[in-house]
Amino acid sequence: MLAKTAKIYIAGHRGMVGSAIIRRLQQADYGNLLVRTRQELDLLDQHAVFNFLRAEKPEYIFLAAARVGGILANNTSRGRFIYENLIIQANIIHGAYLAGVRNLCFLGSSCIYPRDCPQPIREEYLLTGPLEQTNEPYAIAKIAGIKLCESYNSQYDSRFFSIMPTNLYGPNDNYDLATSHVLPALIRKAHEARQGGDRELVVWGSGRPRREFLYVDDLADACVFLMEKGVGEGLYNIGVGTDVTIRELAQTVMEVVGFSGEIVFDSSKPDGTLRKLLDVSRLKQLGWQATTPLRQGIEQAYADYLSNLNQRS
Ligand code: GFB
Repeated sequence: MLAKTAKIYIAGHRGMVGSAIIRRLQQADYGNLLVRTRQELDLLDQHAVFNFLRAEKPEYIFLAAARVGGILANNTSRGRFIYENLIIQANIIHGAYLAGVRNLCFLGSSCIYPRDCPQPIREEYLLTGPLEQTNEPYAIAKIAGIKLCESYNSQYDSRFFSIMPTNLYGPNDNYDLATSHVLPALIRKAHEARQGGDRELVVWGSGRPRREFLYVDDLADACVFLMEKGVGEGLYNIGVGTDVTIRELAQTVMEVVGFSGEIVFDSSKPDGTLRKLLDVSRLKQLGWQATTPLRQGIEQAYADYLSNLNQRS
C-alpha cells in the first residue's frame, strides 16, 4: 500500500517524464517527495548514488532518469546513449538494493522490441528478434535495465517492475531540432515556418512510418497507478492503442499551429522502424487506459511551447 506519507524518490525529476510524475504525485497529495538536481547528485557517480540512497532510504523509486533523444541523436551519439543509460540504471537499481529500497518503477521504451515483430506488440515479444538499427544501443541499455529488475527480484527480496512507454510528448519536452523526437520538432518547425512566412515544412524521412503518441501526463498517471496497485514485478506496455503516419502527424500539427504550407520530405534522414504499435491489453485488464486524445494533447503541448517562448523573451 502506497501511503501518502511514503518517501518517494523521483530520479530525473527535471525531465519531461520525471516532472510529469511529480505533478501526478502532488495532485494525489503525496507529500514526501525526494529529488536531487544534477548539480546535487551526479547519477553517473556510483559512490555518490549509493551514499545518497543509503542516507535517504526512500521507500519507493521512480527511475525516470535517462539519456534520451530522437532518431538522429540515438543514431549518432550511440556510445553516449548506451553508456549513460547502463550506468545510471545500474547505479540506482543496485543502490536501491543496497539501501533496502524494495519498490522501484523502471522506465523503458517501446524500442526494446524487435524491429519486425507482429503488431500490436505484446510484452512477450521481448528478445525474439533483431532490434531496429538506429536505436540499438539505447534499446540494449533499456533491455539490460529490465533484466536488472527481473534478476534482482529473483535473487533478492525486491519488487521492481518495468514500464515500456510508446513515443511520449508534452510539457517540458526537448525542442532542440538536432536531438528531439518528431512531435516537438514538428511543433517548433511549424511555428517557426508560420512566424517566418515560409511556404514549406521539412519532415524527415518518407512520412510513411507509423508512430503511437502518448501524452506524458497519461504516462505519469499509469506509473503511479501501477505503483499504487503494488504490481511489484513484470513488464507493462503503456500506450494509447492506435497510431498515425508521420505525414498525418505533420498535418495535425500544422492545423493546430495554424501553418498552411506544403510538406516536403527530406529523404536524407532515416525513417527508423516502420511501425511499433504497442498492445496495451495488459494495462487495460488492470483497469487503466490513456485519456488524452492526440489532437488535444498536441494543443496542450503547443500551448506549453508558446508559454515557454514567452517566458524566455
Ligand atoms: O521521434 P523520432 O525521432 O524517433 O522519429 P523514433 C520518428 C519518425 O519521425 C522517424 C520522423 O521516421 C523520423 O524520421 N521525423 C520526421 C522526424 N521529421 C522529424 C523531425 O524533424 N525530427 C525527428 N526527430 N524525427 C526513437 C528512438 O525512435 O523513439 C528512441 O530513437 C526512443 O530510442 C523513442 O525509443 C521513443 O520513434 O524513430
